[in-house]
Amino acid sequence: MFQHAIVKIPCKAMINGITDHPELGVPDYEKALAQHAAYIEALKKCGVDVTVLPPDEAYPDSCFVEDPAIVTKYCAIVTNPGAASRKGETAAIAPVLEQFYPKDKIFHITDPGTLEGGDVMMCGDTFYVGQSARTNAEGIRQLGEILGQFGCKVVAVPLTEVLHLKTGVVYLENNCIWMNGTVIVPAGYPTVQAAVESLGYPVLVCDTSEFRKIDGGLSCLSLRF
Ligand code: CIR
Repeated sequence: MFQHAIVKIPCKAMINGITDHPELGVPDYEKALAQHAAYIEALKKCGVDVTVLPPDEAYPDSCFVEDPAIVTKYCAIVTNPGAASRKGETAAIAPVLEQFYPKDKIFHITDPGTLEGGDVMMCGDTFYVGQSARTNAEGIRQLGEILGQFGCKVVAVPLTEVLHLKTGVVYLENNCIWMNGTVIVPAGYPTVQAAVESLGYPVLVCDTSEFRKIDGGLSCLSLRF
């Protein structure tokens, strides 16, 4: 069961967030704020306490808190984002992790290793990690060394088609939009929603249209642990 979630309010500069889909248009900031507020409510409905961090104008993509950290039941890991404009996001997330984890259970991915949390899919004690434009082999090696201490296995997954591993795949038991038995599904994907419902999961729907414009989805918007 997850007890906690961490989110960060989108900053105005999100309209300049990194995107591979400029054809979707520029995010509407007010709409993004409303969608983010609804997302927080959906998380709360799933029974977790939500730590809401203030917006940080220095980092356009900083609302995607999933990328600068990895949170597990054993430890937390401050990542080293591969995107130059996102590297500094780790400084703000590290002290927040200290509220939840003892210092000796907080680890760091360091240069030349790069890794973004969006590439890390936790399935029980096995962590599938996308080797992507953002996460390199050395980052995955460091993660394997950290998680290996706790008996966890790290499996690299070469990626070419999508930004992050979890852009393409979600694991419904212990990961992503699975929240304590409920599955939060993005609005506008009726086939996915029907498939998840047919598996017997209660579903909550959240509109993420403004975050999609900067390549972000539901899971990127929170850390869940
Ligand atoms: C980026 O390119 O870094 C952001 N615009 C989107 C990050 C999405 N995060 C994720 O999939 N975990």
